[in-house]
Amino acid sequence: MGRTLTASDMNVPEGVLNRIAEARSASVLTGAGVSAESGIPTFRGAGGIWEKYDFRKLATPQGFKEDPELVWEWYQLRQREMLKAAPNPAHLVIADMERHYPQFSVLTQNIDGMHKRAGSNHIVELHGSIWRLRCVRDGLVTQTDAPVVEIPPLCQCGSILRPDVVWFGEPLSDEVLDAASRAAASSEVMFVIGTSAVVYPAAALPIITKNSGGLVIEVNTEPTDVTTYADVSLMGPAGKMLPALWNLIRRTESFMKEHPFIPNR
Ligand code: BJW
Repeated sequence: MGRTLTASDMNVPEGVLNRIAEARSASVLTGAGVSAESGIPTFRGAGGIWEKYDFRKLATPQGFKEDPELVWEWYQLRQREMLKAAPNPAHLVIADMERHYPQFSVLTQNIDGMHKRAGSNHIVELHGSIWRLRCVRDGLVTQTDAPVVEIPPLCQCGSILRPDVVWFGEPLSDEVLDAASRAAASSEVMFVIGTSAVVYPAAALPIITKNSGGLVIEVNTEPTDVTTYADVSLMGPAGKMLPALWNLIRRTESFMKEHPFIPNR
């Protein structure tokens, strides 16, 4: 195990730490990178899903129409992998943050359900969930906690079910996008964790926070477009950087004043 990172290692100005600790409203935008240390692969970059699989065949409505069995085989495989994985320290810190901020939302692009398993409650699933199935005929949604057995799975009405996720070229639901945009606009701080920030409209959310006067704090193993306007960019794995940052925040005077009885600090 490496040594604990300090404020100067992380290069986070004291003033920024205090603003993060004093904020009343915060949100976290997560992408595939937050689940990478749980063993769930990311989409882009070396070893990413799109290196191995063709997104046109697997993550578009056209691909599903042409070959629903192929698409379901891929989702079944991913359901099995996700079920085997466990939340990592980054998911757990995000769940802990919710206990500190009176107004707090997790805006996740991930469909893996890991934030819920880690204990987060206020979650907006921007791109849907692999644990929901939707009838292609009447739109009826059913929840599941186990990988599909039949391929393709069928609705009681006899029509095919599809994963209740957002594929390329499909709109995010109005309700989801409204909730996410409102959270972004009212956040005094947004943490942007493990996303390449190339997929819109999700990638616009931290820009909304920034334009509304909020702080944007990025955690990623590589620079992204967010790096160009973030107030702080921490380059490293989320499972290490986020707990270290959260520890620093918890040690600020502002945080201690609000939570005087928290043990084990
Ligand atoms: C770590 C780490 C560690 C690693 N710690 N960090 C041109 C063509 C086609 C479409 C478009 C186009 N131009 C614009 C569009 C629109 C399109 C889009 O944005 N495309 C861009 C790619 C160009 N957007 C859409 O189509 C969206 N819909 C839409 O716009 O609708 C408009 C509309 C209105 C009205 C009518 C009709 C339409 C929908 C986008 C849906 C995206 N879907 C997917 C699949 C979801 C289901 C599934 O998972 O199966 O969502 S694609 C994939 O990308 C997935 C992700 O949620 C999303 C974002 O990826 P993410 O999470 O950022 O992952 P990566 O892999 O990209 O990045 C991981 C990051 O982690 C990296 O930065 C690493 O460095 C980092 N990392 N390890 C910290 N340990």
